[in-house]
Amino acid sequence: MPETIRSLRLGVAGPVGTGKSSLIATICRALADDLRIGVITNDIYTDEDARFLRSAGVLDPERIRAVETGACPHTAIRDDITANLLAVEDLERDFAPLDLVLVESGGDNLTATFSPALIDAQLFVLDVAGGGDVARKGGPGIARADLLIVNKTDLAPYVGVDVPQMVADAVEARDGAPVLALSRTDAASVAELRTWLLDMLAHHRAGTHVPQDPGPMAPHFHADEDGGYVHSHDHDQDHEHTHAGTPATA
Ligand SMILES: Nc1nc2c(ncn2[C@@H]2O[C@H](COP(=O)(O)OP(=O)(O)O)[C@@H](O)[C@H]2O)c(=O)[nH]1
Ligand SMILES: [Mg+2]
Repeated sequence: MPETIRSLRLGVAGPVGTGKSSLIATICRALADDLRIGVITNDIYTDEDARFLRSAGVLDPERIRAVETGACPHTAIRDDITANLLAVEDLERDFAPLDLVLVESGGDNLTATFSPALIDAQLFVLDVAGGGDVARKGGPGIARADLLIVNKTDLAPYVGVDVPQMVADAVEARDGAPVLALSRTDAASVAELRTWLLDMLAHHRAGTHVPQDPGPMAPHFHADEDGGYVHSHDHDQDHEHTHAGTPATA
């Protein structure tokens, strides 16, 4: 790899508990022999995910670093990416050359996506245990992430989810963009993930992959002691960021 080409920075987003940290461990296991990998985790108040990944023994523990966001997790991957960008660049410099840097978002809801200024491509992770209808509900990550993962397919029989139907709904919500049904216990699905990642890396190196912005999250309400406020991220076009005071009943 020419040293002038920096690592592929890959974001992993999706709701809490859908299996983002486990997915990163799976990716490290599947590609550790082929690629030089680093990991940045985002937690709100802890470095729990980084500690989980270090203890999984899939990567040199020093190559796994935590960013403690201290605020809503989507802010740190989308609005003010400074802490994450510095963490990624430090890791790339300390372990140069890296091929792949995985950035795990702090688990949020269905609406959080990464800024293309921070990452080159992003995965959005859903799981069957969240319900078969989640894929139909859409949102920027589901609709426009580079790859949508329907995770934990091994649990489908226990939660009464029809995986092919959930995948078909997701493909429809994504206008045909790729969807992968995955379980860490299903080697064939892990092999498909590996192929997708190597393909994305090849496009990145060839300069044929253009990072896409899945789009801002919808305005939403944050409750707090003072009654809360509406948080709008729809400022990509108009450069305004509203934190307008709104009654708690709004
Ligand atoms: N059955 C099953 N459980 C999984 C799979 N992947 C992750 N999990 C479990 O799902 C839970 C949440 O996983 P985690 O990676 O911490 O989710 P995160 O909050 O999105 O990072 C943990 O108990 C994992 O062991 C999978 O493929 N199959
Ligand atoms: Mg996690």
